[in-house]
Amino acid sequence: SSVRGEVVFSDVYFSYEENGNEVGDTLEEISFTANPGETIALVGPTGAGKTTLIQLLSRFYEPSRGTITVDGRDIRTIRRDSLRSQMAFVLQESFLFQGTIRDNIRFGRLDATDAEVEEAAKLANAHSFIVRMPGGYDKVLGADGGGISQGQRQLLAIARAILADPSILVLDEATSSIDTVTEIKIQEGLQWLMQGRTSFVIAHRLNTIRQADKILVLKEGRLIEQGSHEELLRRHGFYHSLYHG
Ligand code: DUT
Ligand code: MG
Repeated sequence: SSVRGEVVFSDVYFSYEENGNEVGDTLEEISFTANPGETIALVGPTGAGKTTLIQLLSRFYEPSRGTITVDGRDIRTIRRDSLRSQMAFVLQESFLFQGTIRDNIRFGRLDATDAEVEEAAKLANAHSFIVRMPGGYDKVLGADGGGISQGQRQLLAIARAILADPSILVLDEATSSIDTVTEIKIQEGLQWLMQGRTSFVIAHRLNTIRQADKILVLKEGRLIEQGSHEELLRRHGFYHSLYHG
């Protein structure tokens, strides 16, 4: 169909449980629409609920109230593996396993050919560092992705996501410093990856936030403001005070 990657949260609540007891609402009254292809930036102080919101989207946790739909379907009616195959995650601690670089990228789509793996790596700007390493695509990584830098891990995660070709992308921007050259490569790879997909970005960089179609401002589990950068600045609210520090 023409509409792919629409995400709607309607009055969503969530509480973590501790020893069977709910510890108060972690997320309350969350409602927003992400239109297909839009970039949605999640911003807010530590503990505001950004990661939790993303985990609800992938059904890692279930809301205690409210509904989440993807392309018009309540996600409770979609099998978890099927739901997750529509999504790719590029996280700060990207998940690499003990195995070759080729297989780590191929994890995005297990039936991909070697040529498709390399094509995805080229689009992600990962190819050049891979072929410069001894072993190249056959280099075996340690369980923790040992032997490559954090920036290179992100490039591999981007290659994997490009190969997976999801309609929804979740990105947790790195906070730690990555060298400028690698950073530029990551940004280029991400631009390619995010094109035409609905992207949720837990955003730390001002540039990402400013360019987002919609910014969701979370504070203490509530969505207190949403809109574009310009709209939010005009409101002179919480986002405005965050932005002007
Ligand atoms: N919380 C729990 N149990 C968990 C995870 C989080 O009780 O397993 C609480 C901590 C916090 C709230 O939920 O008060 C929201 O946490 P989340 O990790 O979603 O916050 P964040 O916005 O992602 O914070 P950060 O910017 O530090 O990643
Ligand atoms: Mg978080």
